[in-house]
Amino acid sequence: MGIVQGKRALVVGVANDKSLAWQIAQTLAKEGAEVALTYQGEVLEKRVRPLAAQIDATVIGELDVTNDAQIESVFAALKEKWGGLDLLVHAVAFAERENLRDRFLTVSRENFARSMEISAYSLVALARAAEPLMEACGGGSIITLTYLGAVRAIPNYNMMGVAKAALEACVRYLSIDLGAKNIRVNALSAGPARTLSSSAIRDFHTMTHQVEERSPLRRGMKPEEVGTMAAAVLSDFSSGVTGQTIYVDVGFNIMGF
Ligand code: NAD
Ligand code: IMJ
Repeated sequence: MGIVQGKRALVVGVANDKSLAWQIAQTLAKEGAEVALTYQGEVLEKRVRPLAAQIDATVIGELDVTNDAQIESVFAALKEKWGGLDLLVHAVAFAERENLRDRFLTVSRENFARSMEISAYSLVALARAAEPLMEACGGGSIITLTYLGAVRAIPNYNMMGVAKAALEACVRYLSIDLGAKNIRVNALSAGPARTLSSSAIRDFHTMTHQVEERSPLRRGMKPEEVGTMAAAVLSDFSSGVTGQTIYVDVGFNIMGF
């Protein structure tokens, strides 16, 4: 018996085998859940399909989170397939490259809005679409992924830091609305991990080296540790936990020096 045995999970944000969403999807499958994946556009579909096959997951459809029609059709397909939904994983973020490099104050109105839409509003849109399906199974659990740059000023994280601050606030307000339906909403704040989203970052190596040197556990975070914590927070073992930002960062965030 796995810790999420028989639960039905939608995982949004798998791009390749390095994605944190893929770590989560694999752990959920191993722990007994049925998993559905989405993909952002045709290019990523080619990467997601073979991964889905590895864990017997269903590729439920294309999902660009800025596209309301795609959100609607993915949840319609889930309703058709399962009649309900227990778990939702949101692992989506975007800022223009220049807004993770140049001075923060140069961000345009348009880029600011787009980054907030994709990285924060999308959780609200997906939670709203999931609500009736989760209500049909007597409740559910939703997680999103965030980063320390939401609450501390981390060089270059810039626009994403602002979007993650909004995302963490969305988690708190969604948890009030959905708590009445026994749906929990939490964020996992992960340490630096090598993925498509971090590969282009200057000084990434220095960043991970600092974590290895200074964190209480004196090592870097293993990507699998995001998968296992996600399964724990999605499972009924955490039935008393909602609205939280939980750090999966080998303790780095507690350090004052
Ligand atoms: P990743 O590049 O594998 O995943 C990012 C995902 O966002 C991709 O699957 C991409 O398709 C998706 N995405 C972007 N715009 C989208 C849109 N408009 N519609 C649908 N999907 C869209 O990188 P990752 O590091 O696994 O990122 C997953 C999450 O983890 C992000 O929220 C990121 O901020 C967060 N996170 C990453 C790290 C890290 O160091 N890698 C640390 C903490 C938190
Ligand atoms: C991203 C930028 C700057 C510093 C950073 C990061 N540090 C870490 C990240 C220290 C760990 C990775 N991270 C936590 C993210 O949330 C990344 C989000 C992201 C990355 C890209 C790169 C490519 C692109 N747009 C992006 N949008 C969001 O074009």
